[in-house]
Amino acid sequence: MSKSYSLKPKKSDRFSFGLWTIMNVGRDPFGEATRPPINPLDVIVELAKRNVYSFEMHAEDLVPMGSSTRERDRLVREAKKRMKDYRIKCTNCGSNCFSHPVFKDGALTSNDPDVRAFAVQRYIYAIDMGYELGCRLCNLWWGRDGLEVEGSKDAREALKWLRECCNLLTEYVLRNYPDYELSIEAKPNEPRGDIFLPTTGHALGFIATLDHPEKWGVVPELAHVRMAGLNSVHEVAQALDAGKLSGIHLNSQKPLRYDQDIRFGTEDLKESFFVVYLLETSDYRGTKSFDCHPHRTEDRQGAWDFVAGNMRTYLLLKEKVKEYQQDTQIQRILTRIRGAQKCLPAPEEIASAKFDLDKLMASRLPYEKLDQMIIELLLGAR
Ligand code: GLO
Ligand code: MG
Repeated sequence: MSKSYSLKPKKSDRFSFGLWTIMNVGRDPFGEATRPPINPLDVIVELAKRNVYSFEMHAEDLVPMGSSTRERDRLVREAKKRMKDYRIKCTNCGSNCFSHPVFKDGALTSNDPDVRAFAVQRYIYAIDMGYELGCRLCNLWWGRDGLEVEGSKDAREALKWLRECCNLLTEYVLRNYPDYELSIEAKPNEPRGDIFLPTTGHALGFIATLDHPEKWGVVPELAHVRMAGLNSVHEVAQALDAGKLSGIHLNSQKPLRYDQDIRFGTEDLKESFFVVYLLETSDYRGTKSFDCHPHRTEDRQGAWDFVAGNMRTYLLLKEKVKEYQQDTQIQRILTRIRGAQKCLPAPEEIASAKFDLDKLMASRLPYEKLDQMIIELLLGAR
């Protein structure tokens, strides 16, 4: 069956992986590393060899904090060389403003203005590095910007700080690299008890209050949505509707749990399918980036099986999208249940209209049939 499917990743699929996903050594809050570390430069090469289009990174993944300028320049040079030799791009360079203890109570929303300024400096450092690597996006995931103790930060003040910092970064970008863009990746919690702007919807509302909203987009992550018990398809749809989908982090997650970051499609096949449907049928042209990590039971080879598995699942779901669109029975049901696609009349006309409620109530919505067809399509039974 899979023979007729085209499951070999191509550059044109625009797949991407965070360097940090492969560099993950299997450490968790209860256990030490289970895999040996891997050099980011080797990750770049190995991803490229697997036809991955691009990588995402934190500046600190390549250049550890505290490195000399000379060392930084050397590493950037080495990365550029590999990117050219092996044909792979960098499509997001953010900053890790969550690991270092200086950020223990937040980066852009630390109560200490010097820590906030230091975090802005780190993002500027990342933007400069990204630009040098040919990247045009700085995605901000402010994992430490939140709290456990309500009252330890004034939530309205924290939003003002975030706004101030985002505006400073925009100013920097507009002055130095006008074609650079910025984005926000929302997450409800972990590592903080609560993180500010917990969902993509919150982020979109916040972006509208910035000095230059047009410079900002969002990067929804499927697992983050499901951690909040929400619907990842709807979150991606809202970002698309707003014209603000700068990127996407694909992965999987059992709802309402700790951040599992597991391989795309493994826990939520139907939702994953509809996310692929959205990406493949919209005008989205960004990367399809996997932000998850291999199970800590895997060794280094297992990490590459994980890379292959993520892309293969996406490509399989993409094939399923085609089948869904070509399935005449499914399409017939969809046409029937979605009704006539017409706009509503003027409010005055609506106000005086007569509705036949009996007729409206009588319409049959064969969702049982539709859902079963979708399940069977996904299970290969159609
Ligand atoms: C963690 C986030 C994190 C971000 C990354 C982006 O939960 O998903 O991995 O995606 O820092 O730069
Ligand atoms: Mg992410």
